[in-house]
Amino acid sequence: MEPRSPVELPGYAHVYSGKVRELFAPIDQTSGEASQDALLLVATDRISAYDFILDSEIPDKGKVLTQLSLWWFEQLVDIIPNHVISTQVPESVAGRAVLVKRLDMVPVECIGRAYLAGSGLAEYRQTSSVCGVRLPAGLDDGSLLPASIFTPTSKAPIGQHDQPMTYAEVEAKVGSSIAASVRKLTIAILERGNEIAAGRGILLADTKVEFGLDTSRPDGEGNPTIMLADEVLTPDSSRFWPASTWAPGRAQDSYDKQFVRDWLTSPASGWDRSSGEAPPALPDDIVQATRSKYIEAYESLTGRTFA
Ligand code: PZK
Repeated sequence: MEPRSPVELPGYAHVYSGKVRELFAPIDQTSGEASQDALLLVATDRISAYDFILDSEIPDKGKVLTQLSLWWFEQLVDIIPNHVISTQVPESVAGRAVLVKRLDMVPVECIGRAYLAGSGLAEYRQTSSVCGVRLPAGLDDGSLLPASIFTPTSKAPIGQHDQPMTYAEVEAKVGSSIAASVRKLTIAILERGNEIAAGRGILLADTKVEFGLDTSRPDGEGNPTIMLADEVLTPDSSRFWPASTWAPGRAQDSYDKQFVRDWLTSPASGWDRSSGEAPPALPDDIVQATRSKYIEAYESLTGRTFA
C-alpha cells in the first residue's frame, strides 16, 4: 500500500513518509542544501485500523498526538534527554510538527510490555516466552505481567510485520552497552508512563520507543549520548486501554480506536475484514467520537485543556 502524497512545505525537503507521519529536512537558504542536523517531524490526521490506513482522517489527531508526545518528553526528561529542538514550525503544520535533532537511529524497535496482548500474546501461547523472555504459566489475553519486559523487534518494510528479536540479537546488532541501555530505558519509560497514567483512567499495555545516538555529545568515556526520538507514549505507538473495562481473558477495548473497530466490524459498514479489500470511509459520528477520545486521552493524562 502506497502512503499518501506528503504535504507541501516550502523550505523543506521531503525525506520519508510513514503510515501516518512524515519527515522533512529543513533546506539551508544559503547553500540550498538539506540540513544534516535537523528534521521536521510532521504528524498527520491519518488513522490506521486493522493494518489499513483509512480513507477518513480524524480532525486534530496530528495535533493531539504531537502535543501529548511533547508533554511526555517533559515527564521523562529526568530519565532520558530527547530530540526536540523547537516547536516553532511552519503555519501549515502548526501544533502537529516538531523540529528535532537528527540522530543516528538505533536500528531496533524497542518495545516494552506491561500487559500481554497482540503479537506478544501469540508468541507466549506458542513458546511460553516473548522475545526470549520466559513468562509464568497461566497468563491470558490482557494479563498484567509480573514485571514490565523488553521485547524488541527488527523493523520490516511498510506492509510487513516486524520480526521479534532476542536480547542476544540486539546485543549482536548494537553492542552490549547500547543494548543494556535501551532495555533499561524502554522499561523505565513504560513504568513511568504507567505510574502517571494509573489513576487517570488509562493503562499503557505496551509501547514502542525509538532511540538515537547524539555523536556530537560524547559522555565522560567518549560514548555518544542516547536520546529519546520519534513520538513517545501516544496511542499510535502504544496500546492505550481504558482502566475501567480492563479484564484479562478477552481482547481489551482500545481507548482510542474502539468506535472505529466496532463500526468497521459491524454489519453497518458492509466491510468484510477477511476480504483483503480496503475498509470504507467512516461515518461522521464515528469520526467525531474518535476525535473526542483522542482529546479525552490528552486531557485526562496531561490535566490540560486541548485548545
Ligand atoms: C527518524 N524515523 C521514523 C518518524 C516518518 C518516519 N531524530 C531523528 N533523527 C534521525 N532520524 C529520525 C529521527 C526521529 N524521530 C525517525 N525515521 C527516522 C519516522 C516520523 C515520520 F516518516
